[in-house]
Amino acid sequence: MPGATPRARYLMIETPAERDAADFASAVAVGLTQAEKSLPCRFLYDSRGSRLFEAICALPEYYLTRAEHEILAARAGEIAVRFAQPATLGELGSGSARKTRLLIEAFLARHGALRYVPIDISRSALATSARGLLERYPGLEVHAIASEYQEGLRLLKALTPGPKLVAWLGSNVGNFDRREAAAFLRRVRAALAPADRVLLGVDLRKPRAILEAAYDDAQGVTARFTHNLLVRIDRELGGRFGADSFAHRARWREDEGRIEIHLVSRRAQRITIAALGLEVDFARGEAIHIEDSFKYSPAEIDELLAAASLRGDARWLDAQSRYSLVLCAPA
Ligand code: AVJ
Repeated sequence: MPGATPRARYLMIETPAERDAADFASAVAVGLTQAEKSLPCRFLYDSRGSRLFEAICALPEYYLTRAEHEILAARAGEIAVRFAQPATLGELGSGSARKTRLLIEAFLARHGALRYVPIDISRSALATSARGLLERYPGLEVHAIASEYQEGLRLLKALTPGPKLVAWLGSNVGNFDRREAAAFLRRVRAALAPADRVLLGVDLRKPRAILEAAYDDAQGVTARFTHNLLVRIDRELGGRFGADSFAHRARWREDEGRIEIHLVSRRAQRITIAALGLEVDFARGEAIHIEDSFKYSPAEIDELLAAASLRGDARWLDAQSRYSLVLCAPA
């Protein structure tokens, strides 16, 4: 009910997938005993990691957040106008939801009311951002879903009778390889009615120097963000990585169209991880793969949409053509 107290306009739906601790331990055990060592990037985002990511978004080198904000600021109004009746705004991986305010304000200006359904695995991030939004916008209802994307989409579809816009912003699509991205967008597509839309933020291919600086900034914030995985292993699993056994490395792979982030062993060393009963040997220069960030050309965006049975309704760029925002309809 618009205008009711913030508490009355808030609902949190949690799914049982909150077995994070055990998950982390087994992922580390698996990832560090493979021939090519790796750690899944989803574990970067504990509370310290989420704070560091917020700091990344404000870095001069990390243009993505500002470019997306610029496009949203210019286009949120025309996006909202395309919805004839009060709509639901779903958001995948909402995080702190700062950029979403532009969309929320545009929908509220258009219809006076909006239900916002953020889907995120971090219950605490959801609760914090919901509190701020509910106090600020009396016409807003928040139904937060604390779950993995898949389950969240299922709930969003089941719980939303009217038209909806599903936002997947921040170039979060870049953490998937191209096939996984298409497969995931097909799942999103399956949650859409004909009048529903998807709003996708995608970072574009660009010269190496710009990309590598964006993922290896002068202040070393991104290096701290990546290292946070080792900090977590030390703290939560009795690891002995310590502060400077590994170096952060971000490389643009033009052929693959992706930034690859690794932690590289500074010397030959054996690292103990007590809680796993594990001793891991590293050669000097041996890398742990942490994260990929895929970039798209306009043609690759077309291919992605086609593979997901989506049709681009509108595409916008920032003034420097670094980043693209795409509004898609089910094809
Ligand atoms: C959150 C996946 C969009 O790939 O740009 C930023 C993560 N990693 N700096 C990105 C990230 C290092 C980010 N995404």
